[in-house]
Amino acid sequence: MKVRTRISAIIGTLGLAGSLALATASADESRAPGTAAQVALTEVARAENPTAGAAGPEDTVWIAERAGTVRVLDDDGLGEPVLDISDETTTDGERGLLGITFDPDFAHLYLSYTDLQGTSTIDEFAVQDGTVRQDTRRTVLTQEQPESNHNGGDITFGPDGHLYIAFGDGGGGGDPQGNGQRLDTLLGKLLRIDPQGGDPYAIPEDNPFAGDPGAKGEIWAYGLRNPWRFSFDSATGDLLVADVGQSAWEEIDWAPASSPGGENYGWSRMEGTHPFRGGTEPADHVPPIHEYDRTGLGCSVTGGYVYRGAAIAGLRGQYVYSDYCDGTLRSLEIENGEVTAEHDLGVNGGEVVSFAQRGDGELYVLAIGGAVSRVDPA
Ligand SMILES: [Ca+2]
Repeated sequence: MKVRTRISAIIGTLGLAGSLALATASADESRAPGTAAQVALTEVARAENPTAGAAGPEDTVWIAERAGTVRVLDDDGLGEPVLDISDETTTDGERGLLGITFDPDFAHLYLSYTDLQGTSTIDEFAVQDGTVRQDTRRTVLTQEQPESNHNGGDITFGPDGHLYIAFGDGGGGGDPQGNGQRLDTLLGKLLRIDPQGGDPYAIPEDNPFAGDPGAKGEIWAYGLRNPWRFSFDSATGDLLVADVGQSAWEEIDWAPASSPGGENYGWSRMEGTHPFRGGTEPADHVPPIHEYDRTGLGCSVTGGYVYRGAAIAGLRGQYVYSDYCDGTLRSLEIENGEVTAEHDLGVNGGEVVSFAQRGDGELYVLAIGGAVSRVDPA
């Protein structure tokens, strides 16, 4: 069986220059129904193996670099590192600095990384007048990782003001510990915590398994394999999770803003809409709204954002995503949790490892080879 995971995807191309194919298209940003928006990629900076980006104060974008540095992108380009934890993380396997986010008031910055033992770690720094106060650093949450792959590690605040954390199933291939369906582990989950509500954090009382002695109260949703990138629609609050497949199906999961949580996204009894290795579909399985197989160029879905910027009218409201191996930017039109149209946006971001959404809604594409590109109207 062909088993391709992010470990081969990331490691296999480290050191290669990111290829960035710019599409040429008409300058008309209006869009006829059923056709793709006209977009172009503009390389605005080069980083050292960027893995994640977060909207910062005053329309800056804070870029996390895999080896452990954080740099700020503004109109003048990418600055020198403002944080450096490179002596506290490694880049073996799929490890490194993997996630970054601010809380809604830009009062705190959070980093998600694997430590020297490979343990997933979420640290918090207070931010004052746009400056990170390193003396305020504290560890919010840790999770031991049995393998070096499937760490997940994406972090972001939801519209409810709580911190969401995505962890993979612990790795190893095929979910050997069955973590996806187990509720007594944080592995294979999307978590929801209140980092300011307790020491080191509080579990929101309305979490779906809060108070359940047989389950971890931090769990918001489960049945995930390696939810490498997830986001909330900044206009509707709907949740979109891109879950990397094992060997056959890449998927995008969705939940409405009104969801009380507790969704079972199926792994490892299901891969996409398909039973995995003889698994039976859980009765409460929430199938993906979109899946694609590996017969094309794709091998590892990279989740993005619902575009809510002003620059590209024809792209508004569409979920933009890509694939690490394919690099093509694609979009989905989604109505009430159903995909009504899918588009090839006709541009390629290279080894797309992540997206970042600026405060005003404009999108950036991060390629592990270094390219930081803005999605512009063509
Ligand atoms: Ca699934």
